[in-house]
Amino acid sequence: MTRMLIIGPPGAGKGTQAVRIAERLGIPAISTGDIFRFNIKNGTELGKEAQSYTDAGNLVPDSVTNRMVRDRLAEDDAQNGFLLDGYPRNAAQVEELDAILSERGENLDVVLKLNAETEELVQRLLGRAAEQGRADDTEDVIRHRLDVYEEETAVVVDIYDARGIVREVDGLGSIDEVTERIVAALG
Ligand code: B4P
Repeated sequence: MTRMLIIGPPGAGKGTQAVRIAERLGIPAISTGDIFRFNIKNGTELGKEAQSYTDAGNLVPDSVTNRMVRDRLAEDDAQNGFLLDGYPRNAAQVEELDAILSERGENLDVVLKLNAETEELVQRLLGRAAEQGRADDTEDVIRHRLDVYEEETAVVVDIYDARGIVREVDGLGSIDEVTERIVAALG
């Protein structure tokens, strides 16, 4: 059983790699960004609560995000391991995940940190904007999301680093190359 999360700046390849790695390990990939986008598309209450934040590239309030993750992790398919993508994204969310796992008598096994340089990240996300037109993939919002990562999310890596469970992987190169690097790092 593997309980892990993937972390890195916007565009580092989290969502892309999470799906591939989760499939190999036979565990669900749980992406908070995807859950928000699904709810926004379907006009649910959760979507209405989240949309102004995601469109602006800001973090959705912890009260909303934490409740959503708690509910998702309670589902049957998440009882035998999971790969979280995009959560936790600040220190308060780390505390919530710690609480959820400690109630289950579980620990996080590994935190995978994907690295890439800022200009590569911006180019990837602008590429996705051209293909998919995601509301938060305009250049201004992309740069703001990168700032939010540095200001709020980078500390999450420090917290897990102090616990000795972070494995860093170079996110540059082709999608297949990065997947193979991750598989080797998980070895
Ligand atoms: P996310 O959906 O997590 O958005 P992201 O950081 O841009 O990552 P994503 O997974 O989409 O992109 P990836 O790097 O895989 O979050 C969106 C928003 O939701 C946040 O801004 C926030 O508002 C909200 N949110 C989410 N979680 C939250 C939380 N915990 N708390 C509060 N708010 C939260 O890929 C990017 C692009 O790069 C893709 O087009 C991909 O094809 C390409 N790519 C990937 N790997 C590549 C490679 N090796 N080479 C070339 N291109 C590559």
